[in-house]
Amino acid sequence: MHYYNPVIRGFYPDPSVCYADGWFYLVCSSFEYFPGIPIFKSNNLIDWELIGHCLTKTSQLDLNQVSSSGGLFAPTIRYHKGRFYMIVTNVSGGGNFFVYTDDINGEWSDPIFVLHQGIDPSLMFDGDKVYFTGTGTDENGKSGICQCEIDIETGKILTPSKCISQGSGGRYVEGPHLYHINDYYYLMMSEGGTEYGHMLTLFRSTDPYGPFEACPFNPILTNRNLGGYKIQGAGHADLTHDEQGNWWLVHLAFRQIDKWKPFHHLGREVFLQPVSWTKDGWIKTGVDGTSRIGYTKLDGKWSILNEDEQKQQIWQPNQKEACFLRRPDYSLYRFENNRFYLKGTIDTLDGIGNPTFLGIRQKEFDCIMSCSINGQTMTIGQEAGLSVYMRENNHYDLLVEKEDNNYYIKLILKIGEHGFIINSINLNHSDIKLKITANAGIYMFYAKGDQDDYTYLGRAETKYLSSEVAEGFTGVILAAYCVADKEGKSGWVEYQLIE
Ligand code: 6LW
Repeated sequence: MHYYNPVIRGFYPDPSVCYADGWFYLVCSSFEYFPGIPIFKSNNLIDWELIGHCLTKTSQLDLNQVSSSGGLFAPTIRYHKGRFYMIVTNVSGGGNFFVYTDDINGEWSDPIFVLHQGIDPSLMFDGDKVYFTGTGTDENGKSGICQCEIDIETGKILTPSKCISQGSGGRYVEGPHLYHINDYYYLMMSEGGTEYGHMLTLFRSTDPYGPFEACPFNPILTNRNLGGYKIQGAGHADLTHDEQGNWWLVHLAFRQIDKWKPFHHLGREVFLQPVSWTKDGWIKTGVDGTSRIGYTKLDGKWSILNEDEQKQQIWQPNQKEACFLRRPDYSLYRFENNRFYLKGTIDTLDGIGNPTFLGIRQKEFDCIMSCSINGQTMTIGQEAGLSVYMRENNHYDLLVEKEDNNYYIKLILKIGEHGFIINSINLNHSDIKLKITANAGIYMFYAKGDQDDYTYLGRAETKYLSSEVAEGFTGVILAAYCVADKEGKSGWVEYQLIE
């Protein structure tokens, strides 16, 4: 048996997993993107299919005017007595809340709020009690993991919240999960921050409120000492086991763009680690507590595969994977086989409004993004194009602008407070083909009208869209977008996917 990480590729951070009736279900953070909280399904923990989202209605989630990397942080999914629960924080308003469903393929409930400070909430069902565990502060204001019991019907807090652990001394104690396994309550959390110093630590107690003893070999997972290794920032995990009694961890980490280039732009992704139990009842994970790109099992023991899988992504936006910014107006989008139609509003990609934006995650360093745009129905002054989008201050746009009856193709790079028009050509033709190619370090931009070959417009480094440069918790989205003219007038623009 062998497999490669990440098992879910592209910006899908803070994974949480549960098991129900032969299937594993996994959820991730979604921040300012709508619909909120993607749900994946798998029967082997390696091959995952996106099956939907928990929060699909504005009544459940209104992200209007939410800042980039605001919105939804770090969900937990749990299954109890035939019902799925997903608890999460809206850091931009509302705080901690959960939703539930009895049908994983159907709609989820309206939010039930838990008036508890902090982020990264988790639930544990234990006998007739439901524990809420999340971040908070102790009576002196020092950060830690706090816990109380709640009423799962109403979200009401039933017991005083108690600070149960402050971790092993690392900064940013977060992402806790409590598990009741045999005689112990295990508390797993992350420390060190979701960057290069990230780590996973483990504690246990015979009482859910502690005192907790620390695992003697904490941190149980970290790549902080693997300088130059392609996977960095390993932490924020959830534990599960399969029907054969094998235990596994899903966790987040990121792929840096090159050995000595500590930048990542694909966001934090989902990794899978084999877990084994020591005779003293602690867990060992990964290979010597590190997260690796590939694993193979030989004679019952996991060892490292050094070679990565070479994968290329062909950009194919579709309704299932589509992510929209904040509070999308679905009446501005129409899908038809390998075509879709977008109508712009005055909101541009440079603000925190609701631009017409149809994106999917960039999942591979190597990718090709191309489409043809029919400019005939565009109004004068309207803009339509493709964007490699990290956030409002960091995105690369290859666009068509209609002026009189001319079509100008522009490459514009928005990098922090700076905007650069790299190139502008007049194609004088309404059927325009746009193409962006990428490798780990560079995006290249091309366009053509009725001529045979593409015209090269320029290139841009991936690192200016990385979390290290652009800031924030998200990753690159490859999007088609459309902006109305200055008066807000916009025609429907046809985008057709091409080879
Ligand atoms: C999340 C925290 C974290 O709330 O990053 O890596 C934060 N861990 O647990 C945002 O994703």
